[in-house]
This record gives sequence, C-alpha cells and structure tokens, in this order.
Amino acid sequence: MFTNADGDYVSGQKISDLLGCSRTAVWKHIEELRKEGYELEAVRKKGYRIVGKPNKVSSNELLLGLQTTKIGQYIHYEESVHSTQKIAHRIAQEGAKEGTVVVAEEQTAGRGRLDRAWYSPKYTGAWMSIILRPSIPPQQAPQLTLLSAVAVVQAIQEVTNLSPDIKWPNDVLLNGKKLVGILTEMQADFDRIHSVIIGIGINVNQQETDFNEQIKHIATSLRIEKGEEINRAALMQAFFLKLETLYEEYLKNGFGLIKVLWETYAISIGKRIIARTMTANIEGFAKGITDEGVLLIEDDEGVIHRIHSADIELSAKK
Ligand code: BTX
Repeated sequence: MFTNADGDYVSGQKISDLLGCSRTAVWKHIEELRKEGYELEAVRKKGYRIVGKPNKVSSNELLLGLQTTKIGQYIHYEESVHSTQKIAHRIAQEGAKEGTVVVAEEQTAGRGRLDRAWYSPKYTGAWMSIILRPSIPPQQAPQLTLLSAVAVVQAIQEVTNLSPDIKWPNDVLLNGKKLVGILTEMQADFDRIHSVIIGIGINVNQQETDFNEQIKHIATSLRIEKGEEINRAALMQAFFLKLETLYEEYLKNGFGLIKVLWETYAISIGKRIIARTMTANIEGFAKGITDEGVLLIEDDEGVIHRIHSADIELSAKK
C-alpha cells in the first residue's frame, strides 16, 4: 500500500479496511515496519506515510514490486548468519519450495569454492542462496552456474549500465577484479537431483577501505566502479527476474541459448590461459565450453583437455 501510495499518506482506516484488521493491529504492523528501519510519519486525519526506508534487503524490501512468479517469492531473511548456503541446505531438506531465497545482511562464515572464505560485510552486498529443483541429471547441474553468471551480468548491466565479464566457471569481474562469486551445490542421489543451491555474492556498496588486505587488490564493488551507491534490493529483484527468465528458457529448450549468451560475456574463451586444477597446471588455448559447461583447452601438442574444475588466469605467453 505504501509503495502504491508513492510517498502519499495512507489512512489508518483504509489500511484496516483493506487488511480486514483492527486499528490496533494496524498500529502494531506500523511498529513492526519501524523496527525494521522504515521511518513512518503519522499525521492526524491523514494517516501514515513512508519518509525513509532502511538500507536493508529484508523480505519487505525484496517483495515490494518484485516481478517474478517463482524466484524470490519466498524469502528467508536474516540480519546475520554464518552462511546463507548452510541455511538453504537445511530448509531445502525440510522441503522449501523452488525459488526460495535465503538472504542475509552479513555472513560471518561466507564460503567460496574448496572451502575458501567469502568476505561478506554487513549492509554492503547481496549475499544470497537460491533453491532450485530442476528435473535434470545431476551431471548437468554445472550448467546452472553458467546460467546464474549470465543472469547476474544481465542484472548488473540493467541496473548500473556497467558491463562485467565472466571468467570460467564462476567469477564475474569488472576491470579485471572480482565483483561476484557463485557457488553451486546440490543435494542429489546418483541419478536424481533433490535441490540445487546457488550461492551468489555480489559486492555492491563496499568502498576500497572496506576490503581487507587479503583481497583489496583483487576485489571490487559496483559502488567503486560506478562512483555511486546502488540500491541492493533493486539489483536483487532484477537478478531474480533475469534468473527466472533464463531458467524457464533452460528447462524448456535446454542449454543452447544460455551457452551462446555465456560465451558472449566470457573473457577467457579464444585466449591463451593457464588452468590450475587440483592435480596439474594446464596451459593452452581456451576453445570453448561443452554443453555440460566443461572447459576445453588445447595445449601446444594439440591435445584437448576437458577441465571440470580449476582456477584460470590469462597466460602472459602469446
Ligand atoms: P571462490 O572460491 O571462487 O572465491 C573465493 C576467493 O575470492 C577467496 O579465496 C578470496 O581470495 C576472494 N574473495 C573472498 N571474498 C571476496 C569478496 N567479497 N569479493 C571478491 N573476492 C573475494 C566464489 O568462490 C564463490 C563465492 C560465493 C559466495 C556466496 S555469498 C552467498 C552464499 N553463501 C555462502 O556462504 N557463499 C555463497
């Protein structure tokens, strides 16, 4: 109601009529909003109006104006958590619906791949885990990492006009620095997926001084690149919509279009790169990705390597 009123007053009577509750209950709802950080002005005979919104990505903020039908329709919001992935795994097991999103203002033990840490300071980023339940074979799940990377790039482009690049498999970079991390995990049997949990961390409003020594040379945020603060909730809503659109396309028509889109945003394809895997460093020409999202590298002997998991960097050699 307050969103529709667009800064105008909404009378207590109107709220109570529309919600079918007493004026005392309306007052309680207003107090709840105040506790969440909304500033509400109350004027006799006119009603209430919102004069200030919290800098938060609470369920209210994310649901107001959300255009999706599935992704983000259920929000599990926490002020501070160890890791949104951990909560998403738990509620997925308990039967959370597809499209449920776990969001936190801060993660105290945010996780990257291979148990690396993901630095997630309070009120500055979009730290979230999305639960999907696709009927696809488990070996195709990595495609959803690539799909999510495309969705996040498109959402960032739409909201900020900045154009990030993708570095296989899961990094989204701006000017060569890490802006987004994606961690895809799943709960599955040998032949059936129960849920895929896509963890996304977007650095939104950090300033240079907010990054610690360890990452300050490799990380960036939208605010640093754009020179202004970005509305985190609007960015997340744009992301939910892009993700939903691409996911529907994927379920209907397969990976084809997603692959083409991914390749247009990828910086490493067509270049000489080094892939550091758990067992070896492989250097060569990045030829592309397979339909399963596997990276193909042709080394100097002409041998094609299929890379399932690695950190990659551009090679200095031409
Ligand atoms: P990754 O293993 O590719 O990247 C982790 C590495 O990135 C770290 O070792 C560090 O060097 C660097 N790094 C850590 N924090 C940041 C940051 N904020 N910005 C830039 N670089 C950083 C990438 O893993 C996957 C990250 C997924 C994070 C999301 S957040 C919501 C969800 N919950 C959770 O615990 N993880 C996911």
